Amino acid sequence: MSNEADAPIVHRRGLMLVLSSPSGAGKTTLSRQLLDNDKQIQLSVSATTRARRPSEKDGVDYHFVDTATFSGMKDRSEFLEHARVFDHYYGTPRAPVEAALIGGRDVLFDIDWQGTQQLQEKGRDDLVTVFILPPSTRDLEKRLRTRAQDSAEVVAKRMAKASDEMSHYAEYDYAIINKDIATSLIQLKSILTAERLKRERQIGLSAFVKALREGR
Ligand SMILES: Nc1nc2c(ncn2[C@@H]2O[C@H](COP(=O)(O)OP(=O)(O)O)[C@@H](O)[C@H]2O)c(=O)[nH]1
Ligand SMILES: [Mg+2]
Repeated sequence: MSNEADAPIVHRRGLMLVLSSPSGAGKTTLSRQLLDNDKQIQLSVSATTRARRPSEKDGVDYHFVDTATFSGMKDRSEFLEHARVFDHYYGTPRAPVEAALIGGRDVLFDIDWQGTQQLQEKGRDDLVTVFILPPSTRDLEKRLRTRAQDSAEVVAKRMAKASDEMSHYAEYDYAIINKDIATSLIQLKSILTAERLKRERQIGLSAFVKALREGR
């Protein structure tokens, strides 16, 4: 009888988990909790030209860059996708994503529908997309107001944009109505667990089964 070390090992390819929602639906909170909860997934830290909010850390929440730096990155094709959202530019740096996926780690993207479409156009089979919806308009409005890190003008703009963003919900694989964060987190983790178990994501599975069938 052969020892355990001879058994083929089943690895998994990393997957790209995209979360989109209108501002204030709780997507950022949900992302943070998932990242704290699951060490196999890491955040794709986007570059943005918007100003840093007091609660944010450069290099952790975003890479805060000026327009010239952003343009340079774009010209050198350093972005996997990029878009203008509100009055600012946002982009996903390519290199950290590719390194993570190759290493079998999952990557979480907090990006808008434009970025999601760009990733979908690349036809990647490692893409899993989730749309987060607020439970009601009133709730959305309240969350945007109480956030209070942005000016009233910015809040009004975001409310107007929310309807726009939500019109793209049908382009996503999954939808979560975020009534409370704890429930939504469980739902999001369930999606991730199921997607990780997809047969085609498990490298070495055929060798593993072959060994089982041969009684090794
Ligand atoms: N396409 C794209 N969208 C991004 C990127 N980074 C952030 N976003 C989206 O830009 C929007 C505004 O984000 P942000 O300025 O942090 O404000 P928030 O609405 O309070 O989260 C959100 O919908 C984000 O998901 C990115 O790299 N690419
Ligand atoms: Mg956010």
